[in-house]
Amino acid sequence: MELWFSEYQTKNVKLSFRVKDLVYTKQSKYQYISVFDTEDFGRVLMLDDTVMLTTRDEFMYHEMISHVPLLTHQNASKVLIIGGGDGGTVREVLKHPVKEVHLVEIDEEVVETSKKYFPTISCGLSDERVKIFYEDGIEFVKNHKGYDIVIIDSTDPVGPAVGLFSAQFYKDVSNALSEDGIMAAQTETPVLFPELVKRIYDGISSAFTFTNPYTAVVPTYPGAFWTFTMGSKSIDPLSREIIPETNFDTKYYNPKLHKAYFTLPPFLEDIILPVEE
Ligand code: AG3
Repeated sequence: MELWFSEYQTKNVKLSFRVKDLVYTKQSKYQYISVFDTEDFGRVLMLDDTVMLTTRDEFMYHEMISHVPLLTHQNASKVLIIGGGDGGTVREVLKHPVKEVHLVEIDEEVVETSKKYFPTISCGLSDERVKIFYEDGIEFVKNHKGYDIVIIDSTDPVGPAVGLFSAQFYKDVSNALSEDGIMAAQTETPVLFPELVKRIYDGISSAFTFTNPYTAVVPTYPGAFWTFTMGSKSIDPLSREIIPETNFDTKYYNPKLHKAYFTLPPFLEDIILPVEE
């Protein structure tokens, strides 16, 4: 007998994994959590049948959402991560000499699941620099300020995460950042959802002086080609000198490509920066 888990990426496209071992399932207060082992992508974490990560390709996403803003900033001490209860982003952020990391995850069960079943991803969550808040990120950013970096490691804009993509939320994030602070958000795929990517871009650019999308390949996410967007009140990432080496190991992020990540393929430029007539 074969057991398969699938994500419907659209009504008509699904990504399916044959399950080698079913590890864990649970309906939490917020979502259906599933963990299973596969032959080709290692262990997979899904929330509401949507791929959050696989141990095979998670580094591509977690390195890019972390190192691009942190190495643009170059002097971050206080970091806020919204979502990201699996701990993958925390693990990468802790490779930098930061003093304080606040993780705001609405669902404690995600953190517990990751601690138990994803030790290589959750390893940073017990670091003494990390403080976890089981709260709604939308409210949290209204009441906490002074961050050098804010990373939005959210699920897709459905259900409770919808508000994490609104223009008002990005304004609140901007206010939660110090003057030279930087936001980096996961901003979905232009391959399958161009209108969504455009709407998110417009929301971010209404809240920041500098809005800089960048991209990475994430094979198990819809479209396999993912965008992130950096926002800042005062920092133009393209005018920064980037040191061509990191003093930690990376598998996807390459400082020699740092600025090139912001150079977009023309089809994506056409989506977010339509020529005005
Ligand atoms: N990031 C989830 C990105 C959205 C994936 N979307 C999808 N599979 N439809 C959060 C998990 C990684 N920390």
